[in-house]
Amino acid sequence: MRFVFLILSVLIACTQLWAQSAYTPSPQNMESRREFSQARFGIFIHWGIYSMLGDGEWVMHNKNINYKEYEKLAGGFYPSKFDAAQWVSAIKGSGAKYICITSRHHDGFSIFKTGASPYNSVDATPFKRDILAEIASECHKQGIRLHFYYSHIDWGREDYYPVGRTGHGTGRTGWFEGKKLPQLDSAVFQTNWAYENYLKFMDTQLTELLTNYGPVGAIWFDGLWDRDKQKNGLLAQTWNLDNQYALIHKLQPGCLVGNNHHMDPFPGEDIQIFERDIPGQNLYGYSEQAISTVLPLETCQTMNRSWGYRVTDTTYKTEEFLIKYLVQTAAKGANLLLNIGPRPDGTLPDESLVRLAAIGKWMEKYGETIYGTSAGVVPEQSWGVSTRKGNRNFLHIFKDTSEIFVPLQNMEVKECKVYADGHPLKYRKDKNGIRVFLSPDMPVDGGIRVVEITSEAADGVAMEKAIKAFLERYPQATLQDVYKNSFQDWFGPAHIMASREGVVKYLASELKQMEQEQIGVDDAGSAVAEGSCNKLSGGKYYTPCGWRNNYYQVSLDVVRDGLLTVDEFADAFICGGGAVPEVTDEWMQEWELMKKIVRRIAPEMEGFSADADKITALIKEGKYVVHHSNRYGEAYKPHYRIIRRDIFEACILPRIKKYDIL
Ligand code: FHN
Repeated sequence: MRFVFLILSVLIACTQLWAQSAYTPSPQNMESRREFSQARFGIFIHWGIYSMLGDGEWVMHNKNINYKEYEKLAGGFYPSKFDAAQWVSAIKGSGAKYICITSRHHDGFSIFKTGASPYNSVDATPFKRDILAEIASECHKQGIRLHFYYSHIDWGREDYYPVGRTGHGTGRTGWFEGKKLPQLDSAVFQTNWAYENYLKFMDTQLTELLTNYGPVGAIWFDGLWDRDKQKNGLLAQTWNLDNQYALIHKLQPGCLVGNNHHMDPFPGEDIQIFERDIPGQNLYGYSEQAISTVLPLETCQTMNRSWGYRVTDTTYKTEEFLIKYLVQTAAKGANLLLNIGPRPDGTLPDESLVRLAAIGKWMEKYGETIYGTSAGVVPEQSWGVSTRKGNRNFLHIFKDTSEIFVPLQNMEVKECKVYADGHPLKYRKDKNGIRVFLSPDMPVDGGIRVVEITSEAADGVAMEKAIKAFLERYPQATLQDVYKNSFQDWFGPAHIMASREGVVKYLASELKQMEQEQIGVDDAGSAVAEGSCNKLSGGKYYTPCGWRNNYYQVSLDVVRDGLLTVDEFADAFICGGGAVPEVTDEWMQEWELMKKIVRRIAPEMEGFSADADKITALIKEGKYVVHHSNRYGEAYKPHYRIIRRDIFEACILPRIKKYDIL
């Protein structure tokens, strides 16, 4: 038994490692991730022939409708009022930046022309129109991104067999092409010739979706949980995820892959999805997964209680609730994907249109406090939530109160004002933060009052502390040391680390520690510069080539696997950590801030300005690359690294490629 378990664990590990090593997000993909994060708001559409029954998209399963009978609905599907231009402009009017529409839901009906099955809106309905083509062309025309939802489940195909947890009453027989298929009777899913056929069917459809509709922003998978008898690696194999993801990235490298499997992201996924929960919540038991610190996040939510059109569901959330929900989601650094279930006649429900317009009106005025923002530095308070953009903090106040306390410790406040009209607000500073006095005539929109506080960039506080502590510990440190300490992943003082001997010694002790699975920084002797990065981050090991959450094994593996020799590793180490060539505005702001802090707290550092400006020039010239990377817990995020471009390309890029650690 133990042996079987061991084999299973090794298989799982291998699958994961293989998948990780095989996937390196392309530059286009990284750019799509960035755009996606900036968007913050999208509209979800669940539409199919189920809308005719007015009982939600699960009606086939819920009412145990035999697929042969269900299919006949298609013969009556004629959404005479469908007008893609109207849909897209109403959605655009809400301020949403992308649309995610169901191309095929669990019932198996495709609302696009597919050669993989006649069961689609062109070949099986009197409507005879490719709905996705019309939506795609409008999206491209009106300049809004398009994402496709794609169901892994199919309740109407005999080759979706063995059946999973759902759709047992939809009439699938277990017979395919004249042969009886095996049942799912073991813990490890066995594929069969029929299921292989189903996998091919999905590949054909995905190829069509990524070939016939122009640029696709994302493929949004759903339904993996139907067969969740196996976990992680084996589950990925069962669903052929590695190949599916690779196919998508091959056809459109910029297309993001998301999967609503309610688990930690699998290798090859580009966004993390939460269903009906803002990251951090778990109201329905769907969100036990850890929140990714690497991937962009998205929460999907319904406007009433249904995804697909349900004629009796009038339990619409109020406009105010939805606006606040969008703000709360942004305050957690996530996008909101808000759902609409169109009617069978092709119109969007009036209740949805009213809500789209209300959100749009609010976004017109306050969009700047949502689009392109990051999670607030101030965590959720009894008065509301906050978002931030550089050194601008946007406080969204939900509570009816005359003053609020904002725990922005040691922050140098430059300005505190009403966001809408710039009217200055009084505030008082104390040691734990700032007390802001709200004026009674402040505008209230969507039940929210918005205050803007411009402060010295939030990370400045942590940075200042770090620089001070570093200088206390290493009074002889040079500017380069400070610079590296702040921006180069805490590699330690250059005056120790720049010597090859020091690095090799350090590296040896690191490897020893890793093998012993201990941190024990003292072990590393005089070469150990700074051990706090791991303690702060809660990470387990140092990774001398740059660490990041969940990838701490990389630095050990990189030598173990012979990807870099100890010597090459030492070279890379002397020169800096892993990096991705991207000098962001945010990084530039932080760099300017660091220079300012050093000038203030260590004016004795001679030649600082000259050096700092030289480094800036080299970065601008592209001789160095900078990467916005790790987060130091809540206190210090984001974090940046810098490295010479030639060294990055020679030493680090192969590692990134191998380990998928962008
Ligand atoms: O079963 C689906 C459901 O119909 C709907 O599509 C939602 C959207 O997140 N996802 C599944 C449930 O997890």
